[in-house]
Amino acid sequence: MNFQHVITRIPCKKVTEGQTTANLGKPDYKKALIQHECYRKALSECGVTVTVLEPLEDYPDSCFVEDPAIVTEKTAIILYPGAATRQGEEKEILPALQSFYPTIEAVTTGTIEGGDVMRIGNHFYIGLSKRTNQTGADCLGKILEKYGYTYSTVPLKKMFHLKSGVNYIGDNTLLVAGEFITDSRFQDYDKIIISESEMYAANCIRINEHVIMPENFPITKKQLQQKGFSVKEVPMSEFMKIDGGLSCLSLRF
Ligand code: CIR
Repeated sequence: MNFQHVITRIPCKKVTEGQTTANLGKPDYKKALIQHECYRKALSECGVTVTVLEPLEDYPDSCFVEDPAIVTEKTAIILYPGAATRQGEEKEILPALQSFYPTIEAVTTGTIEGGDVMRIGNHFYIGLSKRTNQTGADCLGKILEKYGYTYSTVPLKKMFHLKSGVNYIGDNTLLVAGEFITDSRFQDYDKIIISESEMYAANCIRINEHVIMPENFPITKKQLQQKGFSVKEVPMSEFMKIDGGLSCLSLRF
């Protein structure tokens, strides 16, 4: 899980109006800006260059750049968000991707959000959720196959996005929560089982030598440290209020 670059986008003022199923109140805009800065700093400390895109006031959820595209070492693929308020973000992310990739692919049918796409090695698990449908998943899958990758789909029961409940952090290790704890697809990995009281912490990212995780999840932190992972914590409370996991604030490649 070696990365050189990440792309992020500053939260816009309308981040307070982001889509949400959480009952945690509205994010505080200024606090969200500070937390985003902490996130970018943590990324830099992991040895990646951080591209920072301008806020987009027309899209309250546009700081969650992971959803409208996926990036690999071979190509970047523009997706098509399932949330109506987010459709159009895929066009906005395109210029940033073009500065890194000579050609860009695009999902042309169905809906699919990057929060539903988890890569392990050369295989991509694609969650079928309220945001991602079979058509979108297969369209992405066919593009990935062209580049020598494989894919399979994972129908979700309760989770918002696939990566709300399962994340690969390298060293054959998965963070698993809720419905994924007993999922046979993931039985061959070493699993860190996320406590029910810390579900949000299932979404962490491995960047080079470190795992970046949300602060205030002491059980998960200890589990990670006991397995030998080097942990960096970042404040995420304002993004959590609008269902934003830690991974969704960046595209990593
Ligand atoms: C949304 O509902 O689309 C945003 N409020 C949160 C998106 C989170 N994305 C992610 O976890 N990949």
